[in-house]
Amino acid sequence: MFALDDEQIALKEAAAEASRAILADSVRDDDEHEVFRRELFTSLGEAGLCGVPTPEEWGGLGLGYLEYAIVLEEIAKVSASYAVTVAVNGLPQIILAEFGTDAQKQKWMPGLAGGELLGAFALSEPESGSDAASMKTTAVRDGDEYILNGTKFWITHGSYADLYVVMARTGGEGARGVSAFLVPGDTPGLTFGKKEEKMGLRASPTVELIFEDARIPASSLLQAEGRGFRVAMSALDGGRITIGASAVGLAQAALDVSAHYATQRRQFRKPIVEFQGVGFMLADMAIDIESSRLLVHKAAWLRDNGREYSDIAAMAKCRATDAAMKVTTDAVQVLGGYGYTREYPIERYMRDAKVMQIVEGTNQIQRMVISRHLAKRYET
Ligand code: COS
Repeated sequence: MFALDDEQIALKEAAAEASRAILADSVRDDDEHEVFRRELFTSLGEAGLCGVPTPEEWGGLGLGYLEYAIVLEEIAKVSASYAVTVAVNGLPQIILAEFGTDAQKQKWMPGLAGGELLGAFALSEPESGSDAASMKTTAVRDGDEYILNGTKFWITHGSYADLYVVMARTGGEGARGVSAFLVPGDTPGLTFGKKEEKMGLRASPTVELIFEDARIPASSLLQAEGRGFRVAMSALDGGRITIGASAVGLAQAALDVSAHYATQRRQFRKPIVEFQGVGFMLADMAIDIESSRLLVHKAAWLRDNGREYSDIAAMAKCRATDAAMKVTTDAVQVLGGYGYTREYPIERYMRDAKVMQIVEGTNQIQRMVISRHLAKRYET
């Protein structure tokens, strides 16, 4: 866990090379014009990067979350938007692997893992964000179908996805009234509302989903009615590792650019890295990144080894994304006026970092998860 083995190093290098080759050329323009390119996601799939932890029999690489974290870090170094695309496309795969029937797996997983199909996750609603169990979208059974009505908000690559895992209410109030469904993107009655205009992750579209009497076969239900909240929460536990890993990549990219700059930029007749004010800032950035990476890898290792990891995943997401925000902000400072301009990618890193503290559960929610675990551990 503390040092990568030869295979993990080879995977890291291959992921870095593929990410640069596929994403680097368009990253700046696509950020500026808010463009998502489905073909780039497909290419990431062809490079084997879209189903890292998915079992080989279902089309993935059959590796662990540690390898998944390694890959996402490398994608995020080039484009945080596409790291999030890959991470979100991973959520339906996590869910299907753990909770799907063989028929459901067969239908969706090879396509999602190979990048031919794009998967999304629909939990949040206009009035139900952190308090996910208060959702209002309904799914009413009608013969051998369910009828969906409601609105889902902040859906990553909404309108582009082929499959949405949608949480909807089949029962009474609260978490136990929620069920999870596999909803194809071309379902009649599913339309797409506004696309958000965002500060960061601008190459990753965020779109509203509107369900108006959208009918899906009853076989689209995951597990039993009332199990949907657990399905969503356990997927988010894994998802939090992936966002943590993406944040580490973003922060590492910011350190790479700013530390190099500090060795080249001369003021007062010496490189600015030789001023303690700058050198210590870079040192703190490196400390933040190394400690975040360790925590992300620990959460991944725990998951890979079948241990309880929910609280550590929350810590890893919280630590790594708070670190990414601080590191990218300080990286702008190291570059001074240049850092604030679009001549360097640093200002994009800073904009991309901000949303990492919000997605997959705000960092306040992560602290709530951690404090609940602490309360349970110490109550006796
Ligand atoms: N894994 C499996 N099951 C879980 C779980 C987890 N990590 N966390 C909670 N559950 C289960 C509980 O065991 C409980 O089940 P029972 O009703 O059978 O006992 C049920 O889910 C409800 O749990 P809880 O009472 O803790 O739910 P709360 O409404 O208090 O909400 C939080 C818990 C705050 C953790 C949850 O709402 C949350 O994560 N919110 C943030 C949502 C989010 O991340 N949104 C991002 C959108 S996706 S980008």
